[in-house]
Amino acid sequence: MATVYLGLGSNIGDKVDIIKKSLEIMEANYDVKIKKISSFYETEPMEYKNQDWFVNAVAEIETNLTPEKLLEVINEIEIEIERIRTLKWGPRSIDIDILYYDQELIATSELQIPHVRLSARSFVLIPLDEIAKDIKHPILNKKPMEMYDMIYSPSIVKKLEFAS
Ligand code: PH2
Ligand code: MG
Ligand code: MG
Repeated sequence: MATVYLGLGSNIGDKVDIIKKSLEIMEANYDVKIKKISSFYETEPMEYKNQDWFVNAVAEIETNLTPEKLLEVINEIEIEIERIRTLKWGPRSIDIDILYYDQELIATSELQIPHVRLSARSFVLIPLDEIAKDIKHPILNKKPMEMYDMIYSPSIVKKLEFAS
């Protein structure tokens, strides 16, 4: 059984709901047990700035799926959410990233674990600190807050107090 941290983000439609729904679909249909979910955070868009603010969260799961199989499951859920969207929910989207898979290191063209931009992203590190504050990055050997403290100009991350 592997302990895996997932980063979840949505910036279209009912953002909190879509993140919750994607985790429900994952647990109901696949060999995935959700152990912890962070608070939900409103976050300033990073990298491509000209888009709506995101809601981001981090989840801890346990699974027997291999990293490659877990990536397939995530791709299926992202497609399923889009399918539901076009049926009834109006515009919405979801992005699910594998942050850590135990302490494994994976670098193929499809899959990089740990997630390559994790250490620069306050929208990942703040929720990760909430549920995994002592887990160290397997390459940088740093806890979430130790990485956060190294960000020169962290983007804005605001906890949504009403939505957990
Ligand atoms: N995801 C991106 C790019 N930028 N910014 C925020 N705040 N949250 C995200 O999840 C995010 C982003 C690419 O996946
Ligand atoms: Mg992403
Ligand atoms: Mg992604």
